[in-house]
Amino acid sequence: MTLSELQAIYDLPFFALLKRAHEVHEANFPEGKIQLCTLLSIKTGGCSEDCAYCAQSARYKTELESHVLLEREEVMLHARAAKDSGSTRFCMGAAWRGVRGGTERFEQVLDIVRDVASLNMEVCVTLGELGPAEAQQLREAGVTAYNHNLDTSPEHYPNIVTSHTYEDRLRTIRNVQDAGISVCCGGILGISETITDRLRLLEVISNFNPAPESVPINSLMPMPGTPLAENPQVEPLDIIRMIACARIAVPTAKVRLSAGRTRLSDETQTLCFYAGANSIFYGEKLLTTDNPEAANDRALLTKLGLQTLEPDTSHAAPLVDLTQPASPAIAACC
Ligand code: SAM
Ligand code: DTB
Ligand code: SF4
Repeated sequence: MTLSELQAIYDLPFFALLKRAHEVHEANFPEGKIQLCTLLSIKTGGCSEDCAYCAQSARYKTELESHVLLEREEVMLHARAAKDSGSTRFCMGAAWRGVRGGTERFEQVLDIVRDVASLNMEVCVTLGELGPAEAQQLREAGVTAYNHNLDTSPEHYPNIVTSHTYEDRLRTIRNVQDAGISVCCGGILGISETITDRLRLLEVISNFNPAPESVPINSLMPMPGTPLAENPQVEPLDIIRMIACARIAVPTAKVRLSAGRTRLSDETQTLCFYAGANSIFYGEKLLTTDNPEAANDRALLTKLGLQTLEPDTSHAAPLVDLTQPASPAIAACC
């Protein structure tokens, strides 16, 4: 989609936007189920990067306690508990700039991935920058999806991160796609961006080939000590609009209503589900920040008559549109 197409969609009257997004949602996800995913931070804090929203950056004096890479047994305890609670996807995050093959820590991550993959859940990891060989090794170990957000527009990105570039992010995404791993790529609202930045992000993501398997939409959880600690809360109606635009822009992707749900009412979340969100992170913690209580989420889904998704054990590789060039092509969007 182009920016002007997205702008026209964004500018629709609220109910017209909601109606259109819901129609797209019903056409692509006729069962209307919600996927529950559980996150675990397997290596916390002390990150070399300077992402202005992130408490895990070593550049800022935050209240976060750092932790070395967890042992595989400990990760498995969390993964089994996640499966027992109804999550069908286990997502592991590490606060690193990236990983390199042949290092002890990468070998440890591969062992962890093999263990979790044996539980027959979707296995997602987010480890920062990857080369083609690392992506291939992760795929062989059992990773089904890789989360690597572009977060905002290429124009606003350098105001938020200076230690790596948008092109670096695109290169990793390309490597993940080439290895046949599904891409989970989205953004974060509330980082001093404009509406155009939000739509530019969707423009870039909507032109991926293969399309991303999922698009997480995070709202800033302001972290004391980070440069964005005092940023105002995103307007709930703006979050719903963004979810609706993401649903229309990337119709086949799961749209994940991600960080920031503790600050959203049940009614706002309900409208997000109507607008096309079909996944949430489930459990009292995201990576380092708070998430709604699992019991509250279950109660809300029950009240709405929304069913949760069963495990998908096919782990199909992403579908490429062979009539279009593969993308992202590095620097094509910037
Ligand atoms: N280090 C990895 C990377 O940079 O890709 C993964 C971890 S990072 C926590 C994954 C995503 O979480 C970020 O891209 C951002 O969208 C989101 N995130 C991080 N801190 C956040 C915060 N304080 N509030 C909301 N979302 C946040
Ligand atoms: C994503 O876009 N959101 C999740 C997942 N991908 C890894 C992470 C949200 C993290 C929020 C901040 C924290 O808990 O540290
Ligand atoms: Fe590091 Fe990722 Fe946080 Fe950036 S978002 S500081 S890369 S953990």
